[in-house]
Amino acid sequence: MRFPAACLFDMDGVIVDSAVHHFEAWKRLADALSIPFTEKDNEALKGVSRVDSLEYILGLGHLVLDEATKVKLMDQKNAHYLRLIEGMRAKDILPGAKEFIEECKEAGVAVILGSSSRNAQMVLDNVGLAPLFDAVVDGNHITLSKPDPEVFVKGAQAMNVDPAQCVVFEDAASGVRAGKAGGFAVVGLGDEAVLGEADWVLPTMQGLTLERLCTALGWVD
Ligand code: B16
Ligand code: MG
Repeated sequence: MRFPAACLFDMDGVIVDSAVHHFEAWKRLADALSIPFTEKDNEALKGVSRVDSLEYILGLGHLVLDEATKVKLMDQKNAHYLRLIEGMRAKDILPGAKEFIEECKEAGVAVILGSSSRNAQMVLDNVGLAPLFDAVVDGNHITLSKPDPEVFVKGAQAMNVDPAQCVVFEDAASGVRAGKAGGFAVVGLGDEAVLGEADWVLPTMQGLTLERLCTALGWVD
């Protein structure tokens, strides 16, 4: 069995389900602008940066705004989102995530966060997982949104590990593409129809072990 050198975890949709909170905050903004915005539209925003998410929503309404207005709207959305995630605690960690991360730590597999969110550190602190992470790369450290691999490549660099020896965990199609583009093995968490480009797709991390992971990836030598 060949264990990975590192596991790189996306945050929203992998560690916690904050997509519902992003949706609620974007929905209020879209309603105020009279732009139709549904939960289905929200799927396209998973893993997408704040500014690109706003552009997508404005595009749905064929609305063109100046830069200052866009910054104001993003600040409003983020203030609302921060209020929604303020109360996040350990109970909000997605099934199996903490147990699998703890197994990685015990086995000497580096644990890295690779999130597009600028609020990632706060979420990790709130749910009590921050001490388990060896490196955190988030929206404050990157210039290119997923599907660009920058966030995961920087994560691997932070721990001086080879992407080919690492596994990325993602819930979004853009994130799966980012991991593959960076040369990582990728596990998709969610719907096979959306995440089919991943090397292995699971509904959640519940019951996941390093042994199951390595077997599924064929890392058995
Ligand atoms: P923020 P991830 C992403 O996080 C979310 O999936 C995406 O919906 C959000 O727009 C993006 O973070 C930016 O978040 O506004 O908090 O900076 O999935 O890459 O962990
Ligand atoms: Mg995600």
